[in-house]
Amino acid sequence: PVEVAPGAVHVPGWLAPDAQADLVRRCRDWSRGPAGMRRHTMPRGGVMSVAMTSLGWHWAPYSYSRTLPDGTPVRPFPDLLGDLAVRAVTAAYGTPPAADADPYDVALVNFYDADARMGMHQDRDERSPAPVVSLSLGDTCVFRFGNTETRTRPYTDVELRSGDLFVFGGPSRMAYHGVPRTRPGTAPPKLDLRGRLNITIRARGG
Ligand code: MD3
Ligand code: FE
Repeated sequence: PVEVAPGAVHVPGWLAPDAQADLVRRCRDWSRGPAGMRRHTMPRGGVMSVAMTSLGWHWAPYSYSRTLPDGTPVRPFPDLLGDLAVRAVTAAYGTPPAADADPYDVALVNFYDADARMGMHQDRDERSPAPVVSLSLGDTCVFRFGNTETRTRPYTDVELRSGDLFVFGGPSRMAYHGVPRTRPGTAPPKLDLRGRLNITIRARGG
């Protein structure tokens, strides 16, 4: 594991190829239907270039709810991702989450086509201080990890590749971050994935 900043730990190649392929298949299932992939419209009218699927709780800028705006139920949070998050935190920090920590109960699956980007932002919609677990699949991206004060410099650019784990806890939980670009065509051929998937696993809390 590589500590990029206090509480921000990168574990390159954490997911074996078979585990990556299994997660890609599951993401395809979760992406279908009315509770599946959608591009959100921001409050000022812009449409996000990243498409998202929510599991457990539906995220839309800037809040969580139990249903989609049209009343469609959110897909349940899969036990598989709860188990994976606990294993991920343990791999990154060397110790499992505290017994009384908020349970992981939300996952956001982000899909990036060749043109998708995510601007610098903080994740402030959870009420829990639990670390956020991020799993990357498919195309490599440039991930920009900033500071807690401003959406500008200083920041560090890190390449995230298929199978990489990143955990963001402690003082890094409120850092600004974004994805300025992906590297189209870099996904492992066996995944048969054009683009990038990122799964974040979170505790909503409260
Ligand atoms: C640092 N996703 O879903 S993952 C997001 O690659 C998001 O799709 C990006 O930012 C992606 O909100 C970045 C890395 C990440 C995720 C959550 C964080 C970094 C974080 C929360 C707090 C601090
Ligand atoms: Fe984020």
